[in-house]
Order: sequence, then structure tokens, then C-alpha cells
Amino acid sequence: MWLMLNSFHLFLSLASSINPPPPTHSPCPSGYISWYLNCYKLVEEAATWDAAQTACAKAGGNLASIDMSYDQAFVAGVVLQGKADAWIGLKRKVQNGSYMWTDGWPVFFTQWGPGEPSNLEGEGCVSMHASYFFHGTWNDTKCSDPKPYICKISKDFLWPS
Ligand SMILES: *[C@@H]1O[C@H](CO)[C@@H](O)[C@H](O)[C@H]1NC(C)=O
Ligand SMILES: *[C@@H]1O[C@H](CO)[C@@H](O)[C@H](O)[C@H]1NC(C)=O
Ligand SMILES: [Ca+2]
Repeated sequence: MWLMLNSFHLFLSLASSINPPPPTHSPCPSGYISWYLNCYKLVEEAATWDAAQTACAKAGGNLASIDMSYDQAFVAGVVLQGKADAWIGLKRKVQNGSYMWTDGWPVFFTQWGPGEPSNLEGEGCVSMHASYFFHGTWNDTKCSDPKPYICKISKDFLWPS
């Protein structure tokens, strides 16, 4: 991680010593935090998993998918600040029991809490723990429970190249 950051900074300072910095625009809608190639927003107003996904979709995104460990670290940090468990975009399909991200991204990375997913009947929606002990780990919980949630908008979508 440090190596990556350091070489990224090195690259940035080299690039800016050669060329003036590119014009800056705010790449995320207001209220969203920019991180890597995406924009994120923690919505603290609790909603069911489905209502949360609908709200994120209305803003042009999805409930957050977590594709890599550095996304996980970032999203966990945001959720911990909200101090309450929050929905992410992972849900178990009733048809075949497999977990899928709402944005269609394949499930390469997972961060289940101990004993999770418990795969209990009616608990196919995944929330992220905000408690200190279970910081950031995932739990399949009841979809109809209202919880805060985290939306993600891809910058590729906002600024197509
Ligand atoms: C599970 O079902 C969903 C549709 O509900 C489908 O998109 C997905 O490919 C299926 N996964 C497997 C492993 O069969
Ligand atoms: C995981 O979810 C279940 C069902 O909502 C809940 O009873 C349990 O306490 C959760 N686990 C943790 C560590 O919060
Ligand atoms: Ca569970």
C-alpha cells in the first residue's frame, strides 16, 4: 500500500514538474466522497435493503460493492464514522443461494465476520459492522431491517472517456 502510494505521489510530482496540473473539476456529486475511481456516500437515514438500493440507483449508482481490500478499508472507515451497521450492495439470490453485487461486479473479495454468512432463512442482505470489535466485517442480515447504507457511483459512469 505504502509503496503504491509513494510511487503514485512520485508519479504525480514528476508529472506536475513536466506539465501544468490538469484542470480540476469536482468528479463526485455533492455529498459524495471521492475515493479511487468511485464516489461514495454514507446515508445515515435508515432504510430497508431494497429501499436503500432504490435510493442509490436514483442517484445514478448502486449500494456499494467492495471489490478489493483497499475499497474495504475505505468503506469500513466511512461506516465506522456513522457508528451504525450499514447496508452494502451484496445480496444472496433466493434462486440459487449465490451472493451477487447489485452493480453486477463479480464477487472476488469478501470480508465476512466470524461465523458469517450464517445463510439463515430471510437473512440474505449484507451489512457491514460498525462496532469496534467487528470493525468492517460483513454479516448477512434481514433485508427488511432499516439500516443506514452506503451508495457508490462509478466515475467512469459520470465522466465517460
Ligand atoms: C444465480 O442466479 C442469478 C439470477 O437470479 C444468476 O444471475 C446467477 O448467474 C446465478 N449464479 C449461479 C452460480 O448459478
Ligand atoms: C449478524 O446479524 C445477525 C442477524 O441480524 C445478528 O443477530 C448478529 O448480532 C449479527 N452479528 C454481529 C456480530 O453483529
Ligand atoms: Ca448472519
